[in-house]
This record gives sequence, structure tokens and C-alpha cells, in this order.
Amino acid sequence: MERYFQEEIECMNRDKLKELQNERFLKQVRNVWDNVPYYKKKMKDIGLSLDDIKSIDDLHKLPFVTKDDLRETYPYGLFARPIKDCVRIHSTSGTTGRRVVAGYTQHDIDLWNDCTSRALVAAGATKDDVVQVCYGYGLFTGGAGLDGGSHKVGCLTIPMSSGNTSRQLQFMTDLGTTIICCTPSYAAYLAESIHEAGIRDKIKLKAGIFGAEAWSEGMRETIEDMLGIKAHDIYGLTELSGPGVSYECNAQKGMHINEDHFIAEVVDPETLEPLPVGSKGELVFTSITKEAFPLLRYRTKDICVLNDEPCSCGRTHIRMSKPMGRSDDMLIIKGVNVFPSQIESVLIEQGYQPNYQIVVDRVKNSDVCEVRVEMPSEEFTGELTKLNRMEKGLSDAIKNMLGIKVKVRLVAPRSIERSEGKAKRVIDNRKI
Ligand code: DLL
Repeated sequence: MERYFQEEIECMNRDKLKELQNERFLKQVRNVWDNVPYYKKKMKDIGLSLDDIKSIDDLHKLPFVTKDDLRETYPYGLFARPIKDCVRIHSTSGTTGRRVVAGYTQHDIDLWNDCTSRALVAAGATKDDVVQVCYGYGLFTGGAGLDGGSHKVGCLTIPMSSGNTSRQLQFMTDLGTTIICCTPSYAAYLAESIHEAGIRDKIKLKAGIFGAEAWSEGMRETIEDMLGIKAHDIYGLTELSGPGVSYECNAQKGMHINEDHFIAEVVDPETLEPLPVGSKGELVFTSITKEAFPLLRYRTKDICVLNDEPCSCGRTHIRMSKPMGRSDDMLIIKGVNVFPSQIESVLIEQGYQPNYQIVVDRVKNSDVCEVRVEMPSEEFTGELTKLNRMEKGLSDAIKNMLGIKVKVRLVAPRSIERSEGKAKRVIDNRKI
């Protein structure tokens, strides 16, 4: 049996949890009503007053908050606490429009650390572990989030940040790192580099906590095999603190949502109607404990399925599936909805590493999609007929999965740029 952190909350009876959520939710609605004029106006605009929200069952009456609201109120317009009570900000890595700025009181940081410490414990972390945090430190929430959780568990924490792969490997071997935290694409790159350097037998890794971007089950298997570890998913977003909104236990069958801090809903992205548990739709979160930057019914744009069946690990918090794409960055190619993760799963099935790029263009009013995939080094002989055969094989497999024809171009090993943070998988030239 795993040792649980904050066992009494994570394994709480569901009725008790609902009571706790109800109490926290009502307090939070009052908090935004009293302290965020923008939110009060949003409620009044649809004819809602504080008295209309009597319990958690009235959650669906509240208006949604979107990234547009965050941009409109940039930088401090949604803060529910004065600046003097805030101790930190983090910000999104968005490249278009205004960045999102999220604020934290010390209490918010403490609760966030609780959330990430649960993720670490679920991955087997104890005081005996050495945790190498290779998520970026700084405005991005990855570094600070996992760092805080690691301290809370009492692990020896190595605040590496991202990049400088040779130094990452040196510390990993010299300091005996047992758990790494980074994006899955960087984990795959580290795994490749470890093999190339021939130091697989010198590393002591047992687990990894990988998130911040979509990754397939196939990619999990690749990383687990190459590093001999258990790879755990972790999910979160800046607007809701950062990593640790949900995380995977040993069962690896979905991520447990920290429901004592976040209420999850799944809604139809078109009609915005709440959907029953088990339906696929857009994930919406209400943060019920955050003081400085509380968001009610925040539309994440992540497409997921919730699962409230009991988990073999014993935790009672519901689980969310891996995000299956985003309602806003889903690609539509020749009228077909395409998620990059679908292409990734075909590549892995066909025995390729997940080093790829999807390039979409529009030629004579028709979409053209090229998938650039790295050739496995052992197959890279320069023999043209073999290359053509492999490209056709992959193209057929992708057509089987998506129903559309894409051009596959195999490129030299290591020619696709590696990312130290989130990988840039899609180049959509149609928007330019
Ligand atoms: O990516 C927070 C984070 C850091 C999560 C480290 C996990 C680990 P943002 O930069 O605000 O925050 O990006 C949030 O990234 O809405 C999802 O679309 C995506 N995302 C986050 N975790 C996962 C995951 C951080 N495990 C956005 N799987 C979210 C798939 C993820 N997508």
C-alpha cells in the first residue's frame, strides 16, 4: 500500500468531501463578489445576486471565465487581494496577446505546494529521494511548483531548471537522482542522451513526473523502457496555480483531481451545457481555496473525460483522462479534426520515436499536411527505396487512423529541434 500524503483529505468519504467543497465554494463566491468588481459585474449582467448562490448545486448558474476575461483585466483586474498581501506572480508562456498574470498569497503558495507534494508522494517519493526538477524556473509554474512539493515531502531537491543537458546528466549520475520532473518531450530527449552517453547503468532513477504538454501512452512506454522508471502524468495550468491540479497514482489510469481545492466540470464546448461524468467535453475548473487569484468556472479548453469509479490506489478523488487535445488548438485538416497526439500514437505504434513535426499549408484552396519524422539511427542508411517504403508505410498508417492522406517525410536522426520545455509540434502556415 502506498503511503499517502494528507491521507485524510485524499481518501475522504465523498459526502464529507462535498460538505467541504460546499463550504469552501460559498466562501469563494463571496470572496469574488466582495473583492473583484469585474466578476461582480459579470454576475449582475446575467441577473445573478449573491443570494442566488445557496450551495454547490448552484455552481452552473455562474458565468464562465475565459482567457479573454483574463486579457481584458490584465494585469491585476481579477486579483481578490491587494498587492500588499501577494507574495508572487507567475505567468503563461503564451506567445500571442497579453500574457496571463496569476497572483499568489503565501497561503496560496502553501496550498499549491500541498497539491504538488501529493503528486510526488503518489509517484513514490519519500524523504529518502533525490528529486531533480528540470522544469523551467521563473515565470513558468513548472519549476517552482514541483520544487515546493519536493521540499514539502522532505526530498533532497535539485533545482536544475531546464536546459544544459550534459549538466543534467552529470548531476543525475553524481548526485544519485531518483525522481525527475520535466516535460515528457524533454524526458524523451534525456533518455536518448543517456543511451548515447552509455550511462544507463549509472543512473538511479525510479520515477518521473511529466506534464505541461500532451503525451501519448506510447510515449509513456518508450520513456519507461528507456529509463527503467515509472512515468507519472501531472496536469495543471498557470491560471489555477500551476502543476498539481491533478496527478497520477501508481495505477496510471487517469489523474486524481485535488477536489478539495478545485471543483471540476465537463461542458459541451459548443453549447456550454454541463455534461454527465464519463462524457467527453471541455474541462472547467472552479478554484475554491485560492485567495489572490480565484477563478470560478474557468474554461481550460482542454478536452477530457472524468471518471468517478473507485481507484485501486484507494484515493477517492475523481480522475480526469489525459487531455485529448484542446478545443481551440485542434487542427482541422481537409475538414477532419486532428489532434497531434493521434499522429504521435501512430508513430509510436510503428516503432518510431516521438520526434516529429506537423506542418500544415494551404495550396490551391486545399489543405496539405506534412508530417516530418526522424528516421531511427539504425535505419538511416541513405537507401532510397527503403526510405520511400518506410514513408509510405507511415503515411498509410496515419491515413488509417485519421482518414486523410498526409505526406510523411523521414528526416535525419536528431534533425528536429529538441525542446527543453514544451515541444512545438505543429507549424500551421495557413493562419499566416
Ligand atoms: O503547463 C503547468 C504545468 C507545469 C503542468 C508542469 C504540469 C507540469 P501552462 O503553461 O499555463 O501551465 O499550460 C497549461 O498545458 O491547459 C494543457 O493544455 C497543457 N497541459 C498541462 N499539463 C498537461 C498534461 C502548465 N499533463 C496547459 N497533459 C493546459 C496534457 C497538459 N496537457
